[in-house]
Amino acid sequence: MAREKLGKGAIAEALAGLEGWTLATDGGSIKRTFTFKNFSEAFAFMTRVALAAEKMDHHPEWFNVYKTVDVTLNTHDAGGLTALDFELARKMNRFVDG
Ligand code: H2B
Repeated sequence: MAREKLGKGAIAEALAGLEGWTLATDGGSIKRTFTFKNFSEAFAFMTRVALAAEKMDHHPEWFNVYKTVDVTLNTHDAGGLTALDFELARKMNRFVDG
């Protein structure tokens, strides 16, 4: 199931193919900082992510200042990382990489 908490091995495997993301020190979430050309581009990214997140019923924790968006992903329902976090992270990467 997509909302089942992943173990350390599965997390390491999923992270290996995920450009820019790091595991938080407590192992319970993944993080990436996205930097854009300006606020408009940052907000356009956030809009695209918001629509995808709604469809998935899986939502980011994020912090935006001007052209930077700091993202943290985890699944609070599961108390850690699940396949959904990695799915959303891959979508975010696709939005910035084209
Ligand atoms: N998003 C994230 N990131 N983690 C969750 O555990 C989660 C969510 N749970 N979005 C969903 C919504 C849940 O609260 C609702 C009730 O489906």
